[in-house]
Amino acid sequence: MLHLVTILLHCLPLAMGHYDICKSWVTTDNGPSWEFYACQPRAMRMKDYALVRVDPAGITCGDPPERFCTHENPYLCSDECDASNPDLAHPPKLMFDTEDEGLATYWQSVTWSRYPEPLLANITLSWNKSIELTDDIVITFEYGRPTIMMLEKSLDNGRTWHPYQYYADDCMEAFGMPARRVRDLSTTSANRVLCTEEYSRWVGSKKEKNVRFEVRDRFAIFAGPDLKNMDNLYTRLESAKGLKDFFTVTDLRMRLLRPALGGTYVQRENLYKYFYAVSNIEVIGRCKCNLHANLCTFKEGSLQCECEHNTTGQDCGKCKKNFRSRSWRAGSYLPLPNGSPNACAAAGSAFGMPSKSSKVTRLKSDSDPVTPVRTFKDCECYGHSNRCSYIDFLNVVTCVSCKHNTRGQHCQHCRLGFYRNGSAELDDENVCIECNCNQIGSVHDRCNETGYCECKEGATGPKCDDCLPDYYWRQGCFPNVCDEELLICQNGGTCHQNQRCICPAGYKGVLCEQSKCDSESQDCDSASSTYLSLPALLLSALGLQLRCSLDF
Ligand SMILES: *[C@@H]1O[C@H](CO)[C@@H](O)[C@H](O)[C@H]1NC(C)=O
Ligand SMILES: *[C@@H]1O[C@H](CO)[C@@H](O)[C@H](O)[C@H]1NC(C)=O
Ligand SMILES: *[C@@H]1O[C@H](CO)[C@@H](O)[C@H](O)[C@H]1NC(C)=O
Ligand SMILES: *[C@@H]1O[C@H](CO)[C@@H](O)[C@H](O)[C@H]1NC(C)=O
Ligand SMILES: *[C@@H]1O[C@H](CO)[C@@H](O)[C@H](O)[C@H]1NC(C)=O
Ligand SMILES: [Ca+2]
Repeated sequence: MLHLVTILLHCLPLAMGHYDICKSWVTTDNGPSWEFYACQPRAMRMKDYALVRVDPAGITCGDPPERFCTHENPYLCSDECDASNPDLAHPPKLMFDTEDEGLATYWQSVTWSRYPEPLLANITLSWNKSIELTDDIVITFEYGRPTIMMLEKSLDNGRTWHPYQYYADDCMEAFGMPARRVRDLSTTSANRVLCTEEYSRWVGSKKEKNVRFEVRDRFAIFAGPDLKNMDNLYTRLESAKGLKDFFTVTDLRMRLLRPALGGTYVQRENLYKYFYAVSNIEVIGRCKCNLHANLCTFKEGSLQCECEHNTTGQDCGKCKKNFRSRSWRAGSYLPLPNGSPNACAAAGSAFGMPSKSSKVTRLKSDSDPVTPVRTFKDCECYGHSNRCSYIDFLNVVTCVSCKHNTRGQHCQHCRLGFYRNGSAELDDENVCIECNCNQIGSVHDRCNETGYCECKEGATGPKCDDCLPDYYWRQGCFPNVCDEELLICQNGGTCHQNQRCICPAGYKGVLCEQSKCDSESQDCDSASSTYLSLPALLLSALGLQLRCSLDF
């Protein structure tokens, strides 16, 4: 049986593919030596290694013993849950056992006898280890799926929790979210948290028992419907920010918020048919070992990567002592198909980081003159690239495709529009910070080394999103039209947001300096008599108290 399971898992497309060996003994011109590759453990049934907790206390049925009914047969309440009788008990461990064909064993909650107080239960799985999901999470409910539930995840052993997916028969009513399907997500939204109605509607308790968290459908966005193009997925996992983390968890929590209702409203006269019953929680994934291990073992109650590449730690997340001549890096799926091991190197060792001159010499001596640019994997790019090119006519080796908004021969500079994070090392992912210059207030989107943008006239502030004192903001900074000091509105006019004078009846002009009734026109109310006197404006702008010559 166990063998069968193992074989089945090996046949899953997601367990397939490369990255299954960390090193091999190869013979080169310089004699035999190890060659290293990015590697990862194979996918496993993670439910076998989880610690489970069901909350709140007293939510499991049977203490005291209780009768319950089913939606199919609501008035024949012959079933009983009794925690003290092994044949009638429904403890949490029955969500993780191996079931004989046809005979479901399940954890069961108390019934909703305290309606209308909500019937709430949390089922928390903890691994004390980061796990990368490789297949759908499938939760199997007997006697109907919850009408409202939520899946949460933690990435830090339960210290903080984040929503992973919402489930409801009416997403808008339950969570104020529109219903969406994972199948409709696109490459840019593949890690969106959504609410689905697919697994919560009543279809009969026997017909469809599963609630899914669709990992495959999300992978399929990149790898195609049958997950045939895994290379594309691996490429995306390396390049799309946050995508890898989206599929990584240390803990999962199912928050059961309202049980199955049998397709109708809650019938208060028979509350014994409302409860939760979970027969299985399937979580398929692999240990996260940062591509530095192909084995993960269960030791002293926890999963642990068997680290290679002279790394160490539960996730191979750091370099072994005396192997810290360059900073730790995760292995990379790229370049395809073998990836980069990004191994830790001993101090003084040239492994994995050949000195530039030797690389250049070797490349020059055996390079084909027709192809001046050759790429190779191991080069010094502060962890922002795995690839370098040798540029023949300049006789330099330079990093290509620098990530994390870096650029330069060693990815040591920030791209235009970014500046250096003073508190980050050169190999930090956060080393370059976006300038974020205000598009309207700035001359361009570049900034200086301390993040200051170059401002247009009148604008100020590090990002040019403020105005100098004599300017006002309106899609950019404009000189004040009026103010309280020099550009005072005349004839009792009031200055509105430094943009214009609001003139009393009978006056007009930028500073209300003109009477509408000029002596030559009898028509004081004429709307057509808008006329600006330039000298008047200039005088007023000089702050001179101006009396209109046409004033009575
Ligand atoms: C379930 O867990 C959430 C936090 O994820 C907590 O707020 C809530 O009170 C828990 N519910 C129960 C019934 O323990
Ligand atoms: C979690 O795993 C770490 C590393 O293997 C171990 O030291 C620690 O004791 C474990 N904690 C628990 C609660 O099992
Ligand atoms: C790790 O260190 C050993 C020496 O202790 C060395 O032989 C081996 O090649 C190193 N492995 C890697 C991947 O650097
Ligand atoms: C600068 O780098 C530090 C260290 O990695 C990081 O914690 C911080 O968030 C970075 N600052 C910005 C603005 O990104
Ligand atoms: C960046 O510009 C600001 C404002 O002009 C200035 O105060 C700062 O000294 C400049 N920083 C550098 C490193 O030039
Ligand atoms: Ca079971």
